[in-house]
Amino acid sequence: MTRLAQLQSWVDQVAALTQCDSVHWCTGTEEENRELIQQQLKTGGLIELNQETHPGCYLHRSDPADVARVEQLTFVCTSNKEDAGRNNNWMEPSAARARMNELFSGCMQGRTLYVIPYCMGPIDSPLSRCGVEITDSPYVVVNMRLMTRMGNPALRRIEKEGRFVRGLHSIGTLDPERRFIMHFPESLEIQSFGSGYGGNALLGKKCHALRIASHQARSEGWLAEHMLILGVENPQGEVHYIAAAFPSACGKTNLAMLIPPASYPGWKVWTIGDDICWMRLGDDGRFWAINPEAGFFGVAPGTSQETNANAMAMLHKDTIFTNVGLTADNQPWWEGKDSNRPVTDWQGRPYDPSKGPAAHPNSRFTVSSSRCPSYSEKAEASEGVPISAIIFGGRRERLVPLVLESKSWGHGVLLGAAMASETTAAATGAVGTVRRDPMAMLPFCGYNFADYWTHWLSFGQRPDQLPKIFHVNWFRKDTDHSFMWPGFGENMRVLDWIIQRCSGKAAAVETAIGMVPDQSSLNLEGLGIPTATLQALLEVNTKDWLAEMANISDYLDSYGSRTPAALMEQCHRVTADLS
Ligand code: GTP
Ligand code: SPV
Ligand code: MN
Repeated sequence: MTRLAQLQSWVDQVAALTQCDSVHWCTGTEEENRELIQQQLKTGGLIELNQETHPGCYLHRSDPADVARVEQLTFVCTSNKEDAGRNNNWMEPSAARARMNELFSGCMQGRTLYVIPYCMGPIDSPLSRCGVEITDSPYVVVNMRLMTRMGNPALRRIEKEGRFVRGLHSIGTLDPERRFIMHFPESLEIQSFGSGYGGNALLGKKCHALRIASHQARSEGWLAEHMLILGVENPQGEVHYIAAAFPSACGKTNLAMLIPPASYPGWKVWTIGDDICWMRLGDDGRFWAINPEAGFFGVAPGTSQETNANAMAMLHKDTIFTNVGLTADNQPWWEGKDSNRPVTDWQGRPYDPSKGPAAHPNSRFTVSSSRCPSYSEKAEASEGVPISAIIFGGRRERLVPLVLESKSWGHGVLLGAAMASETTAAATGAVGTVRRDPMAMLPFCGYNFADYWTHWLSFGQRPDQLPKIFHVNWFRKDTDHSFMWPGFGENMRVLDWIIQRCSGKAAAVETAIGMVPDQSSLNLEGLGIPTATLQALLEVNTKDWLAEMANISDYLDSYGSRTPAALMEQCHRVTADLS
């Protein structure tokens, strides 16, 4: 129940449409959470893990045909098709509503309808935004409780503001043929049907905090980005904040929780967020950023003591695992975790390597940010943190150097717009194909990319205060197909160079595509990387880059007359400098 009439009447309307059995208003309390878990243990929606080694931890097995975001079934329904842009699937709003009404009609018979009021961002921050998700999935409720500030405090803010994003979700019958994720950014609405998985179902995350928020941010003059936020503290106690955009499953969580190697005594990396960043220009001309989320929905495979000890430290307690394998003593297990052996795979079958991995490649953990040893108290600051550098990056086996610095804000926007990356298991479809993924926002930008680039360029007014823009690539491979750069904690060396560049210290060499480190300016102490490998990692091959620039130019041009001329000019300048 709420005293906000428009919220109450929407809930009543949805209850009537879906013919749910009962309505439950989520309060977010411990007790409510315990009850929801108990109930799911009974229905099999959750499976208890070893409570001695993993107190408060549970496993969820999703439907085997519902394990990732579904980009081909995700739509942005603006009244004008051009406003959604060719980066989005589009459906005319009234046709989309009719389609969804049909699907939602009677879909909650025999089920409870949960009303989840949530706040994206610190509850008292002017940068935060609220929403209400209606769902018939108790799994969604317990995940939203970890991922957002959910329950009574959020409801109080919603009642005060009277403005919130309306998210309607039902798992339906999980039939992939009856699955749609619809966005109506003009009326702040989301309707998601037929999937219980992550980004399709936890509507505060990609649907609200990126697709709806990016649309809203454009009209209100801020940015909603697929970026981690971290703070690097040097031995003198100074902290520089960095926001970094990498596509799904390309290293945001890992970078956000980086532990500096032994050659960086006294240095510390603080985690603010691992997936989403909302930022706005402050009166001081700097970008101030918040993490709208309150938890991590992280990729399990590859997470280990060696690669991400901070993540491992938080996953022993109060964590929900989705689609991982199990050991004989009921502990969660995934490829790359440790030397334990799985006995059960993610589908609950006896583990048989010939049938594939024990954990699904997009298996995930959900855990509260407060469990992360490197979580920064600044993540709760209502004003956010000031950003010194923005990093774009992709998964590129070839061509793209380890690190590049842009020559100006406009050139930095080109580095972002020209991003490309190999596809991963985070979305259904082929894995490993290189595709353009501007600013890591291809699946998440709630409006036409051409307008989005114009919006990015519009911030270039006070370049003295703006963050510097960089591009990184941790994923170069040699002819043996092994990674050339050690990555993970060693990425600290690149962060160090970036911060030094921000304070005008480290040396760089100017190339046509951007500034690259002078070999002596990267700290490689204790790394033992061969000089030839380093040279290859920093090389700019003119012939290959001319081909890349031609491809980028065609791509940007494919957005038509809305593509900003200033962006095309940046592209032509780089091509001319290469020639
Ligand atoms: P989403 O949650 O899907 O947005 O993903 P993410 O960007 O947070 O990716 P994450 O940090 O979870 O990393 C995904 C995969 O990339 C994991 O299997 C990691 O082990 C691997 N990875 C992360 N950082 C590095 C790195 O520096 N080098 C290499 N080689 N692999 C990395
Ligand atoms: C991603 O795919 O970028 C994720 C996971 O962070 S999901 O919540 O499924 O979008
Ligand atoms: Mn993500």
